[in-house]
Amino acid sequence: MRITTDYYEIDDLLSADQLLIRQSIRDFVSKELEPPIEDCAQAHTEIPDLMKKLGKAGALGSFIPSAYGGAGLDQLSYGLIMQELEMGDSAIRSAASVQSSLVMYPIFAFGSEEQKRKFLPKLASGELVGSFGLTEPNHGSDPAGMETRLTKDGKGYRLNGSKLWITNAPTCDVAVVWARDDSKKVRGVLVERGMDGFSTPETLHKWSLRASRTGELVFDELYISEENILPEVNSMRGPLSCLNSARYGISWGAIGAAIDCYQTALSYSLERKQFGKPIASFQLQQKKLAEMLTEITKAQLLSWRLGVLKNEGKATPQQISLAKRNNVKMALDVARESRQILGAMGVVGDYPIMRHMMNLESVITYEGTHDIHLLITGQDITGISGF
Ligand code: TGC
Ligand code: FAD
Repeated sequence: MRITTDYYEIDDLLSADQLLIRQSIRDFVSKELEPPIEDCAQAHTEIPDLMKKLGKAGALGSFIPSAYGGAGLDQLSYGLIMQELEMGDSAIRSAASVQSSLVMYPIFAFGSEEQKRKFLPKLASGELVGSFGLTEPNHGSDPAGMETRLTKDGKGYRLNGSKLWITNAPTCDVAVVWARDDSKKVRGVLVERGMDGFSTPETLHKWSLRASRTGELVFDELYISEENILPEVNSMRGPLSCLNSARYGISWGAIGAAIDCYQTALSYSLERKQFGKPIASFQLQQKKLAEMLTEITKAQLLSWRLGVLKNEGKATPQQISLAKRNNVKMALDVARESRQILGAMGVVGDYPIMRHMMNLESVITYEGTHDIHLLITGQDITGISGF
């Protein structure tokens, strides 16, 4: 029996520090987050104080310099953190992805010194919860068509419009919102809870990511002063570069979900007997398990190499798209096969598989759908846009 998922000894490619970080997040997830996760998902509610717990464990903004409250770690460490969090649940990884890559990263990359000092340390500790508003009711895959407007008003601006499907919208203290200004440039706006004309209705009845709260960001003549505008960004490159960071993390996170499903299915298949034999002894079940481990191993190598390229500042958005697309589909396929191995037991919450499977239906849609990432690769290969 081989329960390990390090089939190609990829751990040998990681530093002692990276292995230590992975172990500490693994311990944290298994002690503090796995026990409540199933009940939270069933009840469609998040783990209480999740962001503060993630902050305390060092899982937020790991690549942000320590001067701003981050840990100043490298990209492989960030990926490993995402893998361990998503082994617990995609909702946990989502919370950390949004906070780190979609809120802290743009403030760090495009914010003023005052904005960095005001928001980053509290986001790193989880004292503040952040959200990222790009998607709109009429613009999902084509965010460049955004209708949210930032119009000049005296010394400041008025923000009007809405964002939909926003992770942590109902609980966020600060939202990084993307809008077009009077000259049609894309601007990043820091919207804070309590501002007049800002509301965040929740989107209920999700069958996926049930331990994550999703909602709208609605702006009605919301007054924005200059100090809440990110000064260093004025095009779609801004929001899309945040997505690069989050999509890279998701490529690792998906491996975590797949490993949890695979290990559950392997253990179950060794224990469960039918026709007088463990179901693991049947060739059809061995085929499923062997193919799962093959695909997990390929995904691990992809993310590891991407992490190295990212550390060297060489990873392209197109390489990131390929890994996000491949690894999320891989994880969804592993979850579906694992669920079959458990038979009827696969559909109940005693095992994590169905929860991962349902979560991954969101993961394959957000941060660019499976098809959009294929078109990004297609465009890169042919030089022709298929959008
Ligand atoms: P296009 O004309 O190709 O490009 C516009 C400008 O942006 C540049 N660019 C990028 N820059 C950095 N990183 C990237 N990935 C970039 N992709 C493009 C490009 O070079 C160009 O720059 P410039 O200076 O020449 O103007 O843009 P397009 O409008 O045709 O759209 C391209 C497309 C379709 C690939 C893009 O819009 C896209 O990726 N669509 C998918 C939308 C998406 O992923 N939304 C995610 C929302 S956030 C979310 O889902 C969070 S889930 C959180 C969780 O819970 O984990
Ligand atoms: P659409 O763009 O309407 O696409 C519908 C279908 O058409 C898809 O299959 C798509 O692949 C296909 N399609 C679209 N265009 C083309 C084309 N040119 N060629 C071929 N096929 C095409 N967004 C945020 O901004 N912030 C968040 O925090 C956030 N969190 C989310 C959390 C959850 C749980 C979910 C489900 C979504 C979240 N999103 C968030 C939104 C997410 O990014 C969008 O759902 C995603 O980008 C797709 O947009 P859409 O749902 O409008 O689908």
